[in-house]
Amino acid sequence: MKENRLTSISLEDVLTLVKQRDPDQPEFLQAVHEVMESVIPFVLETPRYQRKGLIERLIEPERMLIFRVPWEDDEGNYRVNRGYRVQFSSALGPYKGGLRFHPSVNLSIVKFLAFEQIFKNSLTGLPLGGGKGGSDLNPKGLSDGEMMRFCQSFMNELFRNISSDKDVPAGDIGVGEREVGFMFGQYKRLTAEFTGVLTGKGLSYGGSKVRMQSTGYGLLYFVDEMLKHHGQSISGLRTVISGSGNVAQFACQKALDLGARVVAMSDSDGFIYDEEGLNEEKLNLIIELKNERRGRLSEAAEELGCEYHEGSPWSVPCELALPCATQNEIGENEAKALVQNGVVCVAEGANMPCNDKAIHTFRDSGVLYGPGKASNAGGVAVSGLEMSQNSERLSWSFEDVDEKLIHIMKGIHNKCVDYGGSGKRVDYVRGSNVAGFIKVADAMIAQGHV
Ligand code: NDP
Ligand code: 2IT
Repeated sequence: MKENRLTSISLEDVLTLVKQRDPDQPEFLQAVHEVMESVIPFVLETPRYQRKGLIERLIEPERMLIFRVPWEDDEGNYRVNRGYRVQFSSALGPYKGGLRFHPSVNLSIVKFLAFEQIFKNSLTGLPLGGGKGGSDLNPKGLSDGEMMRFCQSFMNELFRNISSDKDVPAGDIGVGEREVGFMFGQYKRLTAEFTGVLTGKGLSYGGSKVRMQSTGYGLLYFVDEMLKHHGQSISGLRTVISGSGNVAQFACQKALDLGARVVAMSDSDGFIYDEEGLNEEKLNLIIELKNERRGRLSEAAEELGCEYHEGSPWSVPCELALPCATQNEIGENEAKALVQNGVVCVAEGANMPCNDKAIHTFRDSGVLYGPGKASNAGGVAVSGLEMSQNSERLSWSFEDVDEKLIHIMKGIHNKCVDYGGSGKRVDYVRGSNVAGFIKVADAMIAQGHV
């Protein structure tokens, strides 16, 4: 390798190039590794993709924005956070991806999320490029007023770089309907235009039905396809879900609808355990606790009639594991414990919740493993449908959007089977990475050296 150029196409050379450029970005390196482990062997078999600096261009974002976000808290203190937006690839459409507000946010995390988003968005079949952003803000304990001032300040800088045809942000960890509303309001004020510049909006001002439920529902539609394809069923499966935020809540709701027994859910402090399995009433209490009271699961365990334990939930025996919290929450030890306890299927609601060793543990043990870029694509897919509705200034019914979501998740499953389906079990890692890559690569070749 010389001067940021690959002299051969090999996994080792690609990773060396990434490490040389950005030695301090472990999550980004991990995401590139995971994608390229499948893509490089495919490229080596397919001469069309070996030229045009395709791989070099694919691992370098088109644009990265880092900016100061000054705001004032309720005590009158001046506070300063850092804002990010990585516009990774516009090969397929406007940059599209969420905003994350969490103290752990840094450039490595935003780049890994934006990189994953390119292939996820490609898999949806919709015309969406890949991007991601956020801030190192800790939203815990902020009042509505503080959050509004923060969001307004964040948008005062970001608005110059986004628009409904350029870059369309949405929510992610720490960014839900409240935050999207504050950012949308400020964008509208700054530009004097009412456009679909953000998705995940409230239903009264251009949001799409099913967007709130879409990542969790889509995850379960995908799991349903995975299990059916391998002659199994979700009904009665003992299920553990990590997280209790947007994705986890609606994953739980759809899992219950499909007859699963959800025995545990978590937040960043600990997990609730319910041997009988949660029901709709208990889930509604959790949703109210998290979305209205913004409380901790530990506070509600008694009210829920559940046990509460500190730490992560992966020691709880289950057949279906749905990590819906954050990256790298399942390492080798957690994966081994899940396998020992008889897990049948692991599907990611979160982005990159399983590290490399965990993924290899699942694949070596014959566990069905659904990588996030396939299994959690329902959220961005309905965001794409929100953009369509905003463009035609119409609002589709819940049933229409839900049907389209089911169709998209089935389509993603079919693509995984097409490119990862020759063995006894579908290799969803290879299937999703290769299928996602092909569409992006073809568009990049067609658009020339940009
Ligand atoms: P929320 O902020 O609504 O919920 C996040 C949940 O994960 C909370 O229960 C939170 O606990 C927990 N969590 C966050 N960070 C950690 C951590 N470091 N360790 C343990 N638990 C943690 O976010 P979402 O539900 O929207 O997002 C969850 C995951 O799903 C993320 O990986 C996100 O990237 C991914 N995703 C989200 C989509 C969406 O549409 N929202 C779409 C596709 C993927 P606590 O309350 O204690 O902080
Ligand atoms: O990770 C994701 O796909 C999201 N946070 C949703 C992105 C979006 O634009 O809806």
